[in-house]
Amino acid sequence: MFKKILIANRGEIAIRVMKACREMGIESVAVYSTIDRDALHVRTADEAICIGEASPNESYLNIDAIIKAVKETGAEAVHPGYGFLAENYLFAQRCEKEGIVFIGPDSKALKLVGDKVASREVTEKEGITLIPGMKDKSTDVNECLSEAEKIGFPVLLKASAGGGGKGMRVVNSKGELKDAVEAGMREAQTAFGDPSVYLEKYIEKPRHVEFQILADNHGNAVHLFERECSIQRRHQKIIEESPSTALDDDLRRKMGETALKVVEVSGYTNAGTVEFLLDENGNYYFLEVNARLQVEHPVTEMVCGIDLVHAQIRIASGEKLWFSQGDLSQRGHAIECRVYAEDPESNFLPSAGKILYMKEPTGPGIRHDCGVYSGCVVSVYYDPILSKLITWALTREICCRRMAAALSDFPVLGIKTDIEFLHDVIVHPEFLKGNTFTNFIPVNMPDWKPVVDDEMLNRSLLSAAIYSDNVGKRTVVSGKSEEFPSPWSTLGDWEIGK
Ligand code: MV4
Repeated sequence: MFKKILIANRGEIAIRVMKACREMGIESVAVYSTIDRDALHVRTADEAICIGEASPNESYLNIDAIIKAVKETGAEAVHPGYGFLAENYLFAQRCEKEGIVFIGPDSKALKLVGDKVASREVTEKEGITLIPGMKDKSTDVNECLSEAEKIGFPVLLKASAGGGGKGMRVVNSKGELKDAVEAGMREAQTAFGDPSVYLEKYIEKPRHVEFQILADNHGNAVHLFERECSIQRRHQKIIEESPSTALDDDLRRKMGETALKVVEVSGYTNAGTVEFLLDENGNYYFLEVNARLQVEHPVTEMVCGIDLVHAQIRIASGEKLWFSQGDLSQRGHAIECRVYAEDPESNFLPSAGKILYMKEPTGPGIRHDCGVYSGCVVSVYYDPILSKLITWALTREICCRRMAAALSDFPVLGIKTDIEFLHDVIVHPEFLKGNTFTNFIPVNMPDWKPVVDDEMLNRSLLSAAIYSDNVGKRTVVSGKSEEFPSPWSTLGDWEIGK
């Protein structure tokens, strides 16, 4: 087993990995940019090393600086977390060349699953179902027309250089296609410098269902069932859960087998995720492999009772998988809410600044994977995720209640967060019914506004009024003239946020 691991990341995921290291008796090394000097991941690590300026290209994305830090600290392995260099095969390749263990798949598998065209080809050859669509991208309107007729309307026009849903448009009939393709190509050229597009069968009201897998370097692989990630805002996941309300045992078994087949044909090892779109009739289509530990991995951990970071580290160190598919089952239900420093009242604009006060929810079945603390500064340089709140309970209903209660017991002052918004999604009747589709937010929460709690507002105004009326005035206490006391010194045992 490794003695020392460098974590090439920041925020909650760096801390999550450090906790696993500590539990396993492995020393952890944090890397940080100049603006992250006081960040929580630096304080949590056994050792920390500055790797450059705030801009990600000069620090967390700087391969040379990270390799140098590994050598200087004598770490044997690197955990990349998610984002930054996690899926960069050149980084994995560099580690391989330098004799450093990259905790993830090897660079060859990483390169294959990162190339969408190549991975579609490999998987389709094995009989894995993809969304019916064009084999190749195109810039020819007539070719698009004949392909669309073969696929059948409605079709979805995607920019071939786009990702994360950028540049997609639905085309309902032949008559609309020419204008749509021309507009789509112009948009793709402007946005990505590449006008080529392709067409797919449009899946209406799909769900995003993904399977967690673990594969060792000895040919053994298991899946740890599914996560449902359909609640998204502009292609950004915000709430995930496991099990999915859309699967029965039969579909779950079939999708799990497909996921394992994808892993096998890609030569993929370590932890990974196989993504599917699931339609309303229970047809599922392979989308892609995410070659990393995912943000939403905790819901799988809670339901399966497996620590995925421990597993990643043990697999990377060469261990054989120590359990088989038959040993795994789903117990209870878990939900994760992503806490972002974003202002839901201003179009979810990032909200930077100092966290003046924060109280983390705690209690039975509550887990908080957190990257910040009261008093720390949230900068504008990185992804605005602050933490993840995860609840577990035996049933989905109790799990939702637990999540709603935990979100209500989670004051964060100084910056704006999406906590209230998340709460209102969780208590929405459609969410409680399990009607979680990818269009949930636009359909069910179109013009969300926070509920103003009149009693809380009145109390705050009253306190402020009493205080401001007395500022600078003097009063007589025990015959002596004194400055009017501030509520901070007279209220006694109290807490902000209660
Ligand atoms: C689709 C689709 C419907 N039909 N493809 C969006 C991002 C990309 N990863 C795939 N996406 C979609 N592709 C076809 N043929 C609907 C979506 C989609 C979506 C997918 C997963 C999660 C959230 C989504 C939100 C809107 C659209």
